[in-house]
Amino acid sequence: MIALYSEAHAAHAPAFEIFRGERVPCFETPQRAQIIRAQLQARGHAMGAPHVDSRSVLAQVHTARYLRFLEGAWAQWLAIDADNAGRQPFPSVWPVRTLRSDVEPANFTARLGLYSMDNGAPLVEGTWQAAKAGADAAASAAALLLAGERSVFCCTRPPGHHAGADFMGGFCFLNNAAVAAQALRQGGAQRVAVLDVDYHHGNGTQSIFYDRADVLFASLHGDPRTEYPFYLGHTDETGEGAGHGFNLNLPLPAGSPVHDWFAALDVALSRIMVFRADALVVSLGLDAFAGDPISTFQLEAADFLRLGQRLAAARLPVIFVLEGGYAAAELGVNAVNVLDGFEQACA
Ligand code: SP5
Ligand code: ZN
Repeated sequence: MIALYSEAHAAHAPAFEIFRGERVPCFETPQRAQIIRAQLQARGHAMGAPHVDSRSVLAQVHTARYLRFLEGAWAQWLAIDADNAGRQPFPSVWPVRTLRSDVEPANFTARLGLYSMDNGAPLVEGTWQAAKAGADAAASAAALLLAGERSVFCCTRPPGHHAGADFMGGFCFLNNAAVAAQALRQGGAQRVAVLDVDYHHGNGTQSIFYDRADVLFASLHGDPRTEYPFYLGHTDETGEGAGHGFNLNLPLPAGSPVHDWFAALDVALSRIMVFRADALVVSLGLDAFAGDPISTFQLEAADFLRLGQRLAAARLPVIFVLEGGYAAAELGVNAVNVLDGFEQACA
């Protein structure tokens, strides 16, 4: 399978994140993509570079003011104080209910809060460059699929599925899966399904397509009553307006056994078949792995091979987009198992 990879991801390497009020090493590291790339090469997958500028598709997925902020954020952070070069900005104030989000404050931290769902997306000098390269990979993957490729893997980070039209969060800045789906639509696919198998609900992707019938969003994830992102991902979120019936959430209790996870996968794939999707975008988080340090599902390496096999049964062209997964040492085997399972079952 063609895997798209750009070294630009490594420019996003935050020194720390905040956990329980203290600085802790980031879970979402450059090493993640490097380990997956090494495994792709070891198993003979072809590596390519992103070749499409995603900017026009990004403008359809994200708001203009959010893109403007994200691209200029580091320069504005430095403009406040030259010593900020050695500091990471974090939001400390958010426009929750009753507060206005339509007026963009002049204060940098206030704007960072406006464009953030949490303090869990550490921003550094190279964040825009890395995130933009990820979006370019997603747009490139769509171009390859539209030209007849059966499947493409975007080996990209930072991840994207928590990022909404105008906010970052949960390690995510630009919604790569949404870019892939929108680029497929733009290029002529009539119906696109996004299947999100990351441990965490893809709140950003859901919200971007919530009122649309042309992009079906289906997600398996830890029940948001106990798991991040907490405020979205329940079963009664079925879409709105024209999008009613085109959003499917399959939350599972924390600690759920593998059998239940695959039963939910079958439900999602059945819905995707009824939808008659022309193409499938898989938000491929690997944090459903039993060894994941921040998640509670029980999948083992062999289960990721099975996942790839099950996905192949849909007989659709597929773009795999890397999302979460924090057991770095096992990430390569688990990710490439999905791709190999898929290709073995296609053959
Ligand atoms: C893309 C993705 O997977 N984002 C995940 C963001 C999760 N952020 C919140 C993490 C909270 C972790 N709590 C860990 C408790 C472990 N003892
Ligand atoms: Zn996740």
